[in-house]
Amino acid sequence: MYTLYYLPGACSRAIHALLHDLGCPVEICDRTQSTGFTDLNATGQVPVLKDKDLVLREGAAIILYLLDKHGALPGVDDATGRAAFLQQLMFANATLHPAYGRLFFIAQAIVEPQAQQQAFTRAAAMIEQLWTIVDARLASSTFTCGPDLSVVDMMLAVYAEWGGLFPVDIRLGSHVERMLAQVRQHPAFQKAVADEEAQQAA
Ligand SMILES: N[C@@H](CCC(=O)N[C@@H](CS)C(=O)NCC(=O)O)C(=O)O
Repeated sequence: MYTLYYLPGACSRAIHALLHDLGCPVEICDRTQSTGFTDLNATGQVPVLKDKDLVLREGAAIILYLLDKHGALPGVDDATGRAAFLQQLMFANATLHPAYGRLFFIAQAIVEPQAQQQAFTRAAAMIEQLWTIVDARLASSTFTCGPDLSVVDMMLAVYAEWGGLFPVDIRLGSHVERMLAQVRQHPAFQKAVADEEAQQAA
């Protein structure tokens, strides 16, 4: 049994869905209800995964650990294939996720309305530019890592929702929209959303 510390709708959701995809039992713990959470992660951020005595932080590291442990790491006998997967994973985790992070920062750090809206608009334009890269890839590939839905697509589906939290208009592209619709229909993703919502409602 794994324990996953999460916030509703946060990047932890993709790991939650991955655990369902891998058929792993998981207990989810809302970070805000967990006393002493900073003892687990000094940054105070989710995701944190507990696997018996092992405490893992950083989303990409957790994903690679789970894929490796459950024999699902793409390109295990093919360094080029693995590098291609890692590139997509890191693009999501280390490029697109922080680009959305600017929106959260602006909302907190800039109080003057006009300056805040200008900053939101600039940040949204940079995010949109990143989605054009994803959209171009998806013009010739069903999913970001090839013909099969992967955790990277689920990460992108989580981030795409964040734009709606701010007064910005971020165009995702038709191929991205098509991919996201498939992720939203994916049973493991749907179960992660439902489990988080059920816990929040309890
Ligand atoms: N580099 C970290 C970033 C994690 C991160 O940004 N987590 C966000 C949720 S998506 C968070 O916990 N935000 C709440 C906070 O910072 O207090 C990772 O990839 O795990």
